[in-house]
Amino acid sequence: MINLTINGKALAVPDGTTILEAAKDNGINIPHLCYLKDVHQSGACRMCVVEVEGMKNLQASCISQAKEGMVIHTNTGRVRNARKVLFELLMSDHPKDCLICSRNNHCEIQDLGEQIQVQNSRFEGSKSKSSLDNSSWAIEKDDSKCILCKRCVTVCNEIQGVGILNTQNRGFEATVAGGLDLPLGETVCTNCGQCVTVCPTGALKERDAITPVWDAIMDPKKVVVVQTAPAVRVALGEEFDMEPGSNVTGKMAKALEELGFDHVFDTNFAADLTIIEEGTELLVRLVNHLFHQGAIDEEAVKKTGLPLLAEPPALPMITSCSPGWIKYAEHAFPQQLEHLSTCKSPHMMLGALIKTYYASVIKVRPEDLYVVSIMPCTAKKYEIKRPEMVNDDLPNVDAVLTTRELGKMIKDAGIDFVALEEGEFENPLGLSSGAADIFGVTGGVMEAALRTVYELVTGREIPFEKLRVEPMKGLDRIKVASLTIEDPLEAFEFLQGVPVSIASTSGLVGATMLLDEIQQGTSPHLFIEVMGCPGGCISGGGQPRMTTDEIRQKRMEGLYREDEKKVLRKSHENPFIEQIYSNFLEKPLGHRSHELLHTNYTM
Ligand code: HC1
Repeated sequence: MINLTINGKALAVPDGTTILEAAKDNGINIPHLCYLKDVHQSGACRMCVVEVEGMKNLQASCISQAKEGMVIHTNTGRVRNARKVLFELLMSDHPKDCLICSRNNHCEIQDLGEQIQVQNSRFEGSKSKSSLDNSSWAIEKDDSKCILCKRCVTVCNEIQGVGILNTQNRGFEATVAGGLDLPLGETVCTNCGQCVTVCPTGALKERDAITPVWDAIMDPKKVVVVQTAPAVRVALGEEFDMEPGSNVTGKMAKALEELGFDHVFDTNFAADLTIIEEGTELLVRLVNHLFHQGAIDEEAVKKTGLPLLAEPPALPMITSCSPGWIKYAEHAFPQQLEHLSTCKSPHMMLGALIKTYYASVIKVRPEDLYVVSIMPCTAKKYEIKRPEMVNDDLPNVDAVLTTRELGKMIKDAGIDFVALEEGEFENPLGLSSGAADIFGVTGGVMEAALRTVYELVTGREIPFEKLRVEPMKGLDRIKVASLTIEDPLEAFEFLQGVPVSIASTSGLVGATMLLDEIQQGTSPHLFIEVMGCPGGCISGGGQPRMTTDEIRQKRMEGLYREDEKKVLRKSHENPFIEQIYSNFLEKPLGHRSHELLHTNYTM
């Protein structure tokens, strides 16, 4: 332990602790701006300066380690004055349009100005050249609001390993931009939005969908249908100062109805559908792999009722519901795209069903339907614009609102969210199993798939207590599990004793590691789940700011609680899934499914 004194208080802190953390952990708040716990400590803004006895210059406390015997002052006149001057200098090159800024009242500079009591800036002079980059379908970058704190650079390079954003040029020419100063939409940006979640100002934000959605709601000729992703229900409450992880499914359904949406459905229904389609696809790949290896004959394949493929399929199969991950795979691993499941992501599947099946049920022309997805993810704004996500010349989904944008609409409409009574999703496209809830957390899609596939092959529930596939739970970067198939049904008897290895990862660094193994031919896995954001959709780029590890944990627990309280825990038990196959889709991987629910990524 290190012994030091801060503001006259004797403290003992673990070796390696910074002065800022030592103070924070002991209830002493040093104002700071660019520092972000566990993510970014660069001292770039220098707002966290302190006086250390024996040192001539003020020290940036976020990058200065606590040392034995240090005597530190965080609140002297010299420190306070320095902070104010630094803040004034920062503001001299920052727009003063706070009232019409998207971050008004949620801006870290505003909060800091209030905290250190600066109401004026004495310095007016040169300004940075500023530009607005709205070339991306997902993310908008406004350089005039950038304070060069470089949090986004750290997240893009070190947390996600994508490496698009970097500081360019110097002085008043300095900006954060993609390589070669290309507009974001022309770079290999995955649209994950992790940069947006850490930006302290309005410099990085999602592309607005609020305006077109209000327009559609107000248009009497449009029937506006909304669906909500699994992870939104445990985070939306944070926009209304509720505890992270609070489950607000019922309030959210009610709020959507009050906003004027004509039909309120649940993406979770399509998550259950995804499990049926993707689980069947996995079995088809596995059985055909064994056939092409010569391990089983044609007769054995026929007995399973699964189709025989002319070519050996690619294994491991990798999940395809995270559009940030898909774009990353297209850029970084173009030779491995055949490993991606052909399933569209659940909200795209639901959009396709709404504009075909549901349009005929309610007798509305598909072109008069406007489908809105509420997503925790900024990359979903890009996904809906992909040319693959169209059927009969109509986009499957028309607009994506982030969790944050939905919060703004609810506030705009004057709805008292916390006091709202519980509403319900409309059926048949609103019922879901617990397996669908856990799609929103890393490892959840894998667990949901295992609950169903194991039962399809053996006729029994997966042998884990209360269906929890423990090795898949948690926030580790890569999770690996294996299980052995015992006593399969007769049609799958050739799988007796076959060991199955699976892996899940969230964040693109882990994905790179697993894909490198595939590229080198050393991957031991049959099935891999990849989610583009660390922790899965619970920490997507569209979720309420800020997502810390503690908040991630609470949202994850919220989704597991939701799963555990459901009567239906497995996707194949959802009666409306059965109904949609008998009324419309006919069978998993059938002709209609192929047309509406599957695609190929060939970039
Ligand atoms: Fe996700 Fe998905 S889980 S991708 O993380 O497969 O965004 O929540 O909606 O579509 O269901 C996100 C979440 C979400 C899809 C589902």
